[in-house]
Amino acid sequence: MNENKTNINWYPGHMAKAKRLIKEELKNIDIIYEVIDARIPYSSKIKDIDEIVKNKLKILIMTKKDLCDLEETNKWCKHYESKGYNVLLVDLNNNKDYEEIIKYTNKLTTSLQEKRKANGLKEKEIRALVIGIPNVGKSTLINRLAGKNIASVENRAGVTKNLTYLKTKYNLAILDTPGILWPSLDEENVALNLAATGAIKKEILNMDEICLHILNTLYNYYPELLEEKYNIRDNDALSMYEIIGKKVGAFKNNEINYDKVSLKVYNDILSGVIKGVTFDRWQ
Ligand SMILES: Nc1nc2c(ncn2[C@@H]2O[C@H](COP(=O)(O)OP(=O)(O)OP(=O)(O)O)[C@@H](O)[C@H]2O)c(=O)[nH]1
Ligand SMILES: [Mg+2]
Repeated sequence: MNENKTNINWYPGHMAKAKRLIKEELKNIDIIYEVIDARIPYSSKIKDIDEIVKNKLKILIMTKKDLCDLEETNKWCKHYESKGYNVLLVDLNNNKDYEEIIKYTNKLTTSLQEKRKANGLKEKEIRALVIGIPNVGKSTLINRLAGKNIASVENRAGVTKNLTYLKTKYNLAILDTPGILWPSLDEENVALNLAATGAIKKEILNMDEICLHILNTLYNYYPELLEEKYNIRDNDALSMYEIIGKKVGAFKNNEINYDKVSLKVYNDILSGVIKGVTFDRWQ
């Protein structure tokens, strides 16, 4: 992943802007929705986030519940809860899960509203800010809460750019621009996990490396998935490529088209053809 570290410089402009946005807007915000990907509860977590958002009310929203390995991800939920986080594991395609977010928001802001009432003020409209790394579902969350397709939703990194509060049908307004932050890429496994789940622009990745990371993860922790999806039982890289290449008809001049195989595996994870996978292992 070393060559990618320099290319990650596509992001610092965004990141500096996001941090500035958060700092400037924080005084108007009542609650932060920190969004992370349930398949990578460690890798998608922004390390210095608590420094940036200080003592604000916060919900750690773990998205893509439908794609993760619940057993493994639940260990991370417990871990974050034990550290004092308010955690919600959600599938952003499921309407009920939005109700959970609203319920939790109301619960957490009750004392704030009670205080206002005690001071003779009326209830206020709660203002929320969504933050998180690329591709975790920030725009999906904002769009569905606001009930309109305003923020652009795309399954690739770094699509969101500008800023306004959107009304929702709840007593909640949500900043239309999420704070897009970047996790540290110091650990190689973190970088690979982020790449494998679509948080890094595909164009700058070494697809073979990502594909092997995915296949190895499946081999080590989800051998039944590897067998079911690709009919693979052992983890010799070449033979895995061959088996998948034959299965999907990826040939070039009568030889396996390795690029096509890598892309296929990457897309199978991205599109959820392969699901039930959590890349960050608890132990
Ligand atoms: N299966 C599943 N897909 C989801 C979920 N949440 C988001 N997605 C998908 O993940 C992809 C990225 O979602 P976005 O809402 O664009 O993510 P984002 O955080 O705004 O991404 P950037 O704008 O690139 O920073 C889209 O294809 C969404 O449909 C979820 O809970 N389950
Ligand atoms: Mg977005």
